[in-house]
Amino acid sequence: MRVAIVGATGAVGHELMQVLERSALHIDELLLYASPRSAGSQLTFRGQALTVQVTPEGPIPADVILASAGGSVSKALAHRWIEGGGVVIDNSSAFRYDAGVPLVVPEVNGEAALTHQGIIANPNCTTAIAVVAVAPIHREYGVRRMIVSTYQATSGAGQKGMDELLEQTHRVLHGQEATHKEFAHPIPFNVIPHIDAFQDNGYTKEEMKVVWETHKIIGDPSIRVSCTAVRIPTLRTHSEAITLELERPATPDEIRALLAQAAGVEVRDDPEARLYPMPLTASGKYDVEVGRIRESLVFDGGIDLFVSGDQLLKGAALNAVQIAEYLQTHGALRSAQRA
Ligand code: A2P
Ligand code: 11C
Repeated sequence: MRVAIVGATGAVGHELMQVLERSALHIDELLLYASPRSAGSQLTFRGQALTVQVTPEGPIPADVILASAGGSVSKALAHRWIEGGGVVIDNSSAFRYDAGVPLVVPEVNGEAALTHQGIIANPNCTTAIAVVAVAPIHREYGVRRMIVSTYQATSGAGQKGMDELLEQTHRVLHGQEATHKEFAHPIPFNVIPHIDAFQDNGYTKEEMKVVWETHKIIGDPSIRVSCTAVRIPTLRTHSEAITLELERPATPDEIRALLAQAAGVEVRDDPEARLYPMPLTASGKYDVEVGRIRESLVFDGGIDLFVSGDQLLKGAALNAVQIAEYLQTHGALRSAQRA
């Protein structure tokens, strides 16, 4: 199978290469694309130096095209790339809400990927991390309302976001004033309740993505979802405090037992031993850490929990590769190879 990465030189592109190295996918050839700025540079995959090429404006000769070069690039070119017969797994928000485009987290709705018409959307990282923990609870107990408060790392803004955190922290530590470009305000020693553009209803687009995408992935628009999305000065891994009102009451022990069996989840929940989810422990992990599982003091029989998931992995690169693996396992790659 031939695989292409569009945006290979970016933060998610880097993780895609690492995840592909460890993946069970049988890859005969890997094609790397980025902007003209990095064309000609070399990246190593499985010990081999590969040359980065300019992203084509026409068909890409690959069975799977993993796109992570931003929404405007995908929107303009994804339909052209698949004229060669491949399938695009797109990390941007360009197609997520289109009726014919499945939005997939394999542990939750993998089967939706099989209905694709050439483009499959990878969810927003915050949503992907949340639904890995929430979907099994919904299946068993029925989630009626879901209130999410996020603690999002600078990696959500790509390599430039992480660079800004490091460079600006260095400035502050050397007595200089911090500036900002990728974020609405200086990020060192700050928290910023503003990710993406404000909408007419006062929520940001990042917050509304959690609402829209939770509905589409879990397949139940009746769940009432509200989110406050906040950027914090960490390098990678998003954390989220989640409160759930349930149709059927659940105890924390029942939720712990349920999540211990759930795919993609690591229950890390022993407060006495200071074990709970944190970016420090969740970074680099494939599983989403879930802990601080406790009875809600607001919703009878409801649950409060805390999750930390690597935004660049489950929130982006890993989920995309898992979609490709799901397609391959279910023999759905061949059907993508249209004439
Ligand atoms: P480049 O490194 O050449 O700029 P990140 O999300 O970490 O900022 O990474 C964005 C990725 O998308 C990079 O690989 C970047 O390539 C790539 N990219 C940005 N703009 C374009 C474009 N117009 N066409 C193709 N690739 C692009
Ligand atoms: C952030 N979640 O942390 C955003 C980045 O919809 O794919 C990912 C945006 C998206 O800034």
